[in-house]
Amino acid sequence: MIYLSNDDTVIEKAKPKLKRPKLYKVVLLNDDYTPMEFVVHILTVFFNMNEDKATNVMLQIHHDGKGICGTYSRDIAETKVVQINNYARENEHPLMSVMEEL
Ligand code: TYC
Repeated sequence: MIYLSNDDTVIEKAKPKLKRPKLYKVVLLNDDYTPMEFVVHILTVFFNMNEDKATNVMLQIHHDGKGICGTYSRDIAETKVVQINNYARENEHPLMSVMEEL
C-alpha cells in the first residue's frame, strides 16, 4: 500500500514477510503383503504411538487403503517418509509411506 504521511512524504508499507510454514501429512498406504505386526511396529517407533493406538491406526489403514500417521514440517515429514520406506525395504516388506500437503 502507498500513502502520504502528514508532511506529504510518500510511504510504501512493506508487506509482512513472515508466512506460517506449511504442514505435511505423513500417510501410510495399505498393501496385501506387509504383516500387520510390522505396521504396528512402524507406528510405535516412528510416530511414538502406544500399542493400542498403533493397532487402531493400522486397522483403519487396512480397511480404508491409507491413513494419516502425523503432521510435520516439510523437513521432518520428508525424513520420516525416507526412513520408513528404507526400513520397510530392508525388512523386505512393500510398505510405503508418502507425504501430502495439509
Ligand atoms: N493389509 C495388510 C495385511 O493384511 C496389513 C497392512 C496394514 C499393510 C496397513 C500396510 O499400511 C498398511 N497383512
